Amino acid sequence: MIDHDSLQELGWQPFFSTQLSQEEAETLQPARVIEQHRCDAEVDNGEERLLIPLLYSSPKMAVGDWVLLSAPDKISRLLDRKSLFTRKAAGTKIAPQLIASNVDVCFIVCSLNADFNLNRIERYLSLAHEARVEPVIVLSKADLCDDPAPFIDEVQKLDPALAVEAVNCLDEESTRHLSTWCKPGTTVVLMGSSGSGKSTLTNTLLEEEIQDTWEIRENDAKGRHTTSRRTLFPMPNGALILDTPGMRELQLADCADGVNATFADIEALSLECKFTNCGHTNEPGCAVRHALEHGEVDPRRVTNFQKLLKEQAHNRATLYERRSHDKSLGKTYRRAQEEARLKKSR
Ligand SMILES: Nc1nc2c(ncn2[C@@H]2O[C@H](COP(=O)(O)OP(=O)(O)OP(=O)(O)O)[C@@H](O)[C@H]2O)c(=O)[nH]1
Ligand SMILES: [Mg+2]
Ligand SMILES: [Zn+2]
Repeated sequence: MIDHDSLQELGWQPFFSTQLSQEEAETLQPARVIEQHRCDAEVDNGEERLLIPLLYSSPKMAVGDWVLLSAPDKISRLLDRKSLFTRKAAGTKIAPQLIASNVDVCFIVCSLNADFNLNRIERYLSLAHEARVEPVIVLSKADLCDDPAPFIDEVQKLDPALAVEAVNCLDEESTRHLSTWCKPGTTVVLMGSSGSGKSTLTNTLLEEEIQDTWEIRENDAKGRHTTSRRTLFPMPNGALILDTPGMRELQLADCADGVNATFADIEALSLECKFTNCGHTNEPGCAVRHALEHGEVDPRRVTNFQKLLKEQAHNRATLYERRSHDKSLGKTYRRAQEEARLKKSR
C-alpha cells in the first residue's frame, strides 16, 4: 500500500496520485528520482533509497521524475510530468537534454559582480516560463556589492510582477525571505552560472554543509564548475531543493512560448505591427521600431528578444531534423534485422 505521508515529503501531489489506476495503486510503489548517473538512477520511495540500473527499455528520465516500481530494481512506468526543464545539449550535440522535472519554483541565481547580466537572466526566464515554473531572481553576493538597489531596479524593470531578492547566500538571516517559496512538498530548482552561489545557498537552506563549494577565479569572477551532478535534497522545513551544475552554455531550443512570455511587453507591441511576419528592422508600420524611436522600450531587450527567438527556432529545427533522421534510421535497422531473421529461418 502507498504511504502518502512519506511520499508527500518527497513532493508527491494529487497531480501524480490521480494518474494511478486502482490496480497500480495496490501493486506498484511510487518513487522519485533523486539523482541520475550514467548507468543507474537513485530513487527514493519514502522509505529507502534504491539504485535502479538503467536499461535500453528504461524511460528517459530526469531528476525530479516520479516513477512506479514493480520491484525494487524495476521501473514499471514514468508518470506524466508537471513541468520539465530542457535545453539543447552543450557543444555540437543536438539532442535535447532533460535538466529537471516536476519543479514548482526556479531560483535563478545571479551574483552582483561581473557575472550580473540581464541578457542571461532573460535566457533563464525563458526556460522557466516555457516549463511553466514560477521564477524568482536571486541576486547573490549582495554583501560584496556597495549598493544592490540599482541592480534590483534593473531586474524589476524586466517585469514588474517578477520576484527579485538580493541575498548573501552564506547568511541564514539574509536568505530567510526565500522560505516564502519553499513550502513543504514544493520542489525548488537552483539555476545560474558557475560560481554564482547555488551550492552555497543550498547548504544555507539545508542548514547543513552538504554540497561542495569553491572560490571563483579572481581575474574574471568565473566559477570553477564545482558541482557536477543534479541532486534533490529535502530541506528541514519540508521543501525539496535541486542544486544543479552551472551551465557553460545555455542554448534554448523549442521554447517560443517561454521567450514570448519573458518579453510579453515587446510581443504585445509586435502584434500591432502592420505585417504579421514583421522583422522589426525597416518594415513600414512597425510598432516595435516606433516604440524604440520614442524611447518606450529598451533596445537591449528588443535585440535579446529577437536573438533568443531565432536561436530557439534554429535549435528546434535541428532537433526535428535529427528526430526524423533517427526514425528513418530506426526503420532501416528494423528492416535489416527482419531480413536477417528471415534468412535464418529459411
Ligand atoms: N560573500 C559571498 N560569497 C558567496 C556568496 N554566494 C556564494 N559565495 C562564494 O562564491 C563561491 C562560489 O559559490 P558556489 O556555491 O560554489 O557556486 P555554484 O553556483 O554552486 O557554482 P558551480 O557548482 O560551479 O555551478 C564560493 O567561494 C562561495 O563561498 C554570497 O552571497 N556572498
Ligand atoms: Mg555548485
Ligand atoms: Zn515590427
